[in-house]
Amino acid sequence: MGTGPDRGQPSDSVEWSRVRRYEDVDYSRTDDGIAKITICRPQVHNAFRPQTLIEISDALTHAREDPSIGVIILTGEGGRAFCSGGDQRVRGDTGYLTEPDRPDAVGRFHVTDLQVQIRRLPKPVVAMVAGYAIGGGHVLQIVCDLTVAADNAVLGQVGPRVGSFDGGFGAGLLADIVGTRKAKEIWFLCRQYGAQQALEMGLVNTVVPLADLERETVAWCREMLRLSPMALRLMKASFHAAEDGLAGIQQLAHDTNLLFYASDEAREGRESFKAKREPDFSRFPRRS
Ligand code: S0N
Repeated sequence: MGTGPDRGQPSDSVEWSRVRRYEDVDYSRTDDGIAKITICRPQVHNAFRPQTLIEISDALTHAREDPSIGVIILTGEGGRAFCSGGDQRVRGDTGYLTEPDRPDAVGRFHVTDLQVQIRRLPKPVVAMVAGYAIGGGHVLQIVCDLTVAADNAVLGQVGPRVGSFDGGFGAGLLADIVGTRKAKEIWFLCRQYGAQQALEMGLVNTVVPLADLERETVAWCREMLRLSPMALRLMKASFHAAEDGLAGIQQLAHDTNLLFYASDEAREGRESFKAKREPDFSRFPRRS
């Protein structure tokens, strides 16, 4: 069993300007194109309720559509937790509830859509993990592309202990990362793993002192900002083409369409249609 994260705050060495303050979430950015989406519910170790997930989704959509944003960080407020998963206080018998006080309220798993959104988002998403990443919070760090963890990080699944489970990315992607044996151990024993153990399993990319977490995460993001955005996009889609089945292949295929649209060959198809003439593809090579 890992030990609980120490108290502390990640250092605030980077200049952020706020894009939007939601009820549960802060959305900020740097001048050079890094978005930071922070779950701000430290009183419950940043557990998410439906509202939290709706707000993260909105901020992710904004960051996706903003061409000046190249990389997105997902994190939790304070140094004690990234996210402790679904808020057990609004968990009903039909899922998580937006209006828990209404007797006829029907719930669902908003996090399902958010996990897919992160996987499909054509920009790298980096989890910046201090303290607990537990349950659905741990699955969130799994679906991010990279994870920079503080030395106080504590990771694990709790489903079978609290009467739930995530057999989607929470099982399959975890098994891809750490191997099926280890993934079964994580789910079947519900242990907590410290940062160093997580690094040895390949669950996180690097471990840094808590005080350096933000600076180091931003340094990783800036390395990616210097690279070709389209190459990064296609690499992300390529990894997921294998992992996500037809949905992953679809993303990669449509991404290549983006490039094809800019070719003379594709333009000929469009322009001939608009001019109401037969297309002439004869000048385009049938490449070997
Ligand atoms: C994180 C833990 C281990 C930290 O323990 P520690 O340090 O002893 O702190 P606590 O005193 O326990 O916590 C401090 C305060 O925070 C509250 N709190 C913590 N976590 C939650 C939470 N998840 N929901 C609501 N409140 C939480 C504590 O109650 C405490 O508040 P006070 O002081 O007021 O009592 C430890 O806290 C812990 O084990 N937490 C619970 C972890 C948990 O149960 N997470 C939920 C697991 N389930 C999911 O994440 C759902 C996943 C999901 O949505 C899903 C999606 C698709 C398919 C399936 C699923 C599925 O259902 O799994």
